[in-house]
Amino acid sequence: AAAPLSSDPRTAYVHLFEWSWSDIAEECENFLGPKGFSGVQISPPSEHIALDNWWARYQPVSYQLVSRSGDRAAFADMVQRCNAAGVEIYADLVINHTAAYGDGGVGTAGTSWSRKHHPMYGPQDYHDPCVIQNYGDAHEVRYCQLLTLPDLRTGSDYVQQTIADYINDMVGLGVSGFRIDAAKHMHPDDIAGIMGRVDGNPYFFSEVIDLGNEPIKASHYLHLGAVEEFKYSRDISSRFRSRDLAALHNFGNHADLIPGDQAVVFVDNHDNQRGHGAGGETITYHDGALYDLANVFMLAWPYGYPRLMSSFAFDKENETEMGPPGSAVHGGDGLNCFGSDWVCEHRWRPIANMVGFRGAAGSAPVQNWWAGGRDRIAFSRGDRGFVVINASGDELNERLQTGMASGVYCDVIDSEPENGCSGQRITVDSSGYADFSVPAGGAAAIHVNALVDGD
Ligand code: LM2
Ligand code: CA
Repeated sequence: AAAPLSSDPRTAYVHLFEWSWSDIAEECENFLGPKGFSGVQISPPSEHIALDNWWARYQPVSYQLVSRSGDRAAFADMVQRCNAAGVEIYADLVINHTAAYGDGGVGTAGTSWSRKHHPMYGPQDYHDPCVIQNYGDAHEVRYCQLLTLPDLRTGSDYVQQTIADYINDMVGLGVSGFRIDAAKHMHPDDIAGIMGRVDGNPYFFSEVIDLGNEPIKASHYLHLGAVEEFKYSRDISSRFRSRDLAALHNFGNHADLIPGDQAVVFVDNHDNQRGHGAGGETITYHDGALYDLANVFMLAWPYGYPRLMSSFAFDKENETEMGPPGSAVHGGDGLNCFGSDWVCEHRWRPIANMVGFRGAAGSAPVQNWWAGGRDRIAFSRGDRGFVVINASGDELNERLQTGMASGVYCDVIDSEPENGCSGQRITVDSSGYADFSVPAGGAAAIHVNALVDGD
């Protein structure tokens, strides 16, 4: 099992959805490393079908590292530069299936393909054709085709070794971890068989969409490493949408959620932000300030390994299949997050600076919980940090016990602590109290690494 997160230096990571390898390298050096992010989830790096839609990345044509995001040399350069900046790379592994769309074509590295004909596989390497219809039948979910995608015989030695070779190629280039796409659609024993052939000890996290109503459970995959906790995404969205923050006081501490030290948590992901996978009431960047608040809470709260979403803009009604902007994030003199169709939620100040809060808080427990009605909360992380979240429609003015040592702290929601703290400062007195004025729909946060003036 994975080591407890509390003893882990990992803070939070970001899914730079559809970013190019060269842009990710630059972001690691200029932003993610300095801001204390511990990793990046990248889009699937293998050769995929040649189609502009984002989901082309989930239809592998070969295991060559040549994709819309860049070629092998650019991939290797990214991994090396991110590692040097202290930022781990987690690759998205699409190994349950191979390409289907259009029944054949030429992939992004020039490979000709057709159904069940991949350079490494022939018809004998696939399960018999049936298409998943009933998610109540665990056997069907694992041995039939997901969305008609040819389903690999992941129980076979040959398929397991072929997938492990692909993983080991990336481990050799310095990749630290892997998201296991569609893990629900593979038997845990098959995944264990693949992992047994992998070099080193990478960080694996399985995507198992478990909202409690199917026979296959997230808990069936915990012996393989971490698992994405979709109930967290559902619950945090519903609490913030209904402005019921007071009910968050025990968040994550439910028997039906996976243990926090093995949970990957997120407000939204690339699927549910656009109604794919388990979509619905998910809060996304389209919700503006409410999205900031949900992420501030996630980053302040000691449960799970948070993954931030970094999107490209799309219209919720008509553009849910659309691929990334034609132009890279790079815009002339550096990365141009805001003057483009790249949304860069991970750079929104409240979200970005709460990664530093999480690093400062470490394993300190939640203390000094305060709720002023349903829609206003505050809590400390021991004596390491204190956060106030105001989801009400009125300004909050309160004198609160912070649990922190006296001093003048920078409010990292309002200001950059690295640049002299030009925004709001919070003075904690010798009894730990401080006065907070927090705008409607806003937050305030202080922590020990953002001390302007100690006593
Ligand atoms: C995942 N997790 O289990 C990914 O997170 C999710 O993004 C993937 O679906 C899925 N599994 C398969 O890897 C996406 C997208 C689908 C898309 C597939 C394959 O959400 O809509 O399906 O990728 O590219 C598309 C078409 C679908 C078609 C299928 C096969 O939307 O209509 O099915 O391709 O050609 C007939
Ligand atoms: Ca399968």
